[in-house]
Amino acid sequence: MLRHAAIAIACLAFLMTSSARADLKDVPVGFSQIGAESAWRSAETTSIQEEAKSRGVDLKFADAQQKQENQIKAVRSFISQKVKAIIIAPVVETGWEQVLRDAKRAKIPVILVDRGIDVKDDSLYATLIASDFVAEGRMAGEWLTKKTGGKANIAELQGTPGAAPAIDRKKGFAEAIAASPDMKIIKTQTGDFTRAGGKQVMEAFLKSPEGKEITAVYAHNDDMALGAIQAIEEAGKRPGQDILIVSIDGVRGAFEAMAEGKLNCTVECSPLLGPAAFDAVEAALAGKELAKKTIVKDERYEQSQAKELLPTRKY
Ligand code: GYE
Repeated sequence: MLRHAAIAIACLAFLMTSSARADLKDVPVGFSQIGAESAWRSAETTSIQEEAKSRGVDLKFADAQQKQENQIKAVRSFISQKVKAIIIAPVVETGWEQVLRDAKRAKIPVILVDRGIDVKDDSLYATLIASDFVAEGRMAGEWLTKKTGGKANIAELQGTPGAAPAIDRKKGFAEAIAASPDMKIIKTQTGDFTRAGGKQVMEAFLKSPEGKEITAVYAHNDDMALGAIQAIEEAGKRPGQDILIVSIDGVRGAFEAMAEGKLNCTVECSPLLGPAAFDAVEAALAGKELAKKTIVKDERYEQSQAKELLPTRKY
């Protein structure tokens, strides 16, 4: 009896989902990616490409080399190719109105992944699937405050200027340390979310007059933290001990650095957005109203967990 009821419910659930979804086989969908600046970004690209492949989507992929103008060109080209939906990972928050209006006029739904935008009219996109970057910054700041007993001279490595995760991770961290007067950001500069950028900026920080006073690094992503680790080692100091390091993303390289004792903490930000992105494409094409924002849940990981978790990491 129970078994029959369970089967009936399962069938009903299947019918409900299948009727609300549109089959994406051979459907042309454009994906405007920012670039390949970090391990996180490459994992996101793979997730979207693999999911497209498994659903038989005719995916048109464009890498913008970190430039908004290239993204705008790509979206225009998707519109003229008459794709059925467009997925965008927007490099910065502003400057999207015009091209999104063009997509709307062509009746092509736009799904934003991983970074948000700043537009007055939110009907210009169907949905945003992303992490809460302010919460991530806060988690990093709370961890460092606790770890240092509320006293640290911090060097901050910021992400790409104008990018949602750079703006919001800065904000969340600042909020978390605001009540501790001895938690001081003594240096802050962008490293553009890259390993080379993180290394270069950290080298300059260490050589500056305040260099010797730095006791902690807060990097807006793991790649910059990994670059900073190299710079700290080359300066003859021990990353993870002489200078504590906290960053965001949770990529495999960060878990390896934690296992080696060189990175102290990472806040996960999942790049595995392919399944959710194409669920959203399907729902939009089926004419369903989507939630404006779907928040991806993140966790914080410390050094002591790294060795055990390393083999389970998917990116
Ligand atoms: O944290 C960083 C990347 O937009 C959330 O971009 C993403 C960020 C990620 O380059 O590594």
